[in-house]
Amino acid sequence: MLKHQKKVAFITTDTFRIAAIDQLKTYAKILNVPIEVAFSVEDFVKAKEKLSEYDVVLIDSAGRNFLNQMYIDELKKVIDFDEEMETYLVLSLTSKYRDMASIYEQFSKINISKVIFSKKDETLSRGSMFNLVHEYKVGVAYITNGQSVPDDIIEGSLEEIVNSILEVETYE
Ligand SMILES: Nc1nc2c(ncn2[C@@H]2O[C@H](COP(=O)(O)OP(=O)(O)OP(=O)(O)O)[C@@H](O)[C@H]2O)c(=O)[nH]1
Ligand SMILES: [Mg+2]
Repeated sequence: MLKHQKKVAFITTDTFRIAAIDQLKTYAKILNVPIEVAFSVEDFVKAKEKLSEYDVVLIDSAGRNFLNQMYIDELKKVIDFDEEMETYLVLSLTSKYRDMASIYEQFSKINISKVIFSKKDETLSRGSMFNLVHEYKVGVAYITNGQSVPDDIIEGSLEEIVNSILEVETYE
């Protein structure tokens, strides 16, 4: 929106976490973009039609324990995953690799376009970025490196990944 003057809108399906809707509504208000809340697939389809004129519609979903397949099935009860949608799975780099890999595998029922690695600044072990990309041949959309939006959201280029892994950084 800021860089490319695109018309942006939000749909949130996170009706689980307390105040999740209010939080995203506040973001929407700051950016002056519309937001629709979807509790069901019917709401979701209606919201999508309502926002069909927008260039980019960002859809948020609730964070759950995705080691449990039940929660992945629940996502499909609210979001109408279709061809034109790109789906990004956000994985925190502070997680253990084994759990990140299991969660990625759990999502095989949903077509994950790319992953986003978050919290690079909160860990000195970044090798899991390479492991995941190498093991599953999945692309990286973004890497997040702190709490400033949008400054700490970095495009997940090959160079960025290599530098993140090789750089020696300490917080002492
Ligand atoms: N230090 C740091 N904090 C981050 C980063 N990304 C997100 N956070 C913080 O982590 C917290 C949770 O971020 P959210 O964006 O709410 O995470 P979420 O995955 O949507 O959470 P749920 O919807 O509850 O699953 C917030 O306080 C963010 O500011 C990051 O790259 N570095
Ligand atoms: Mg969230």
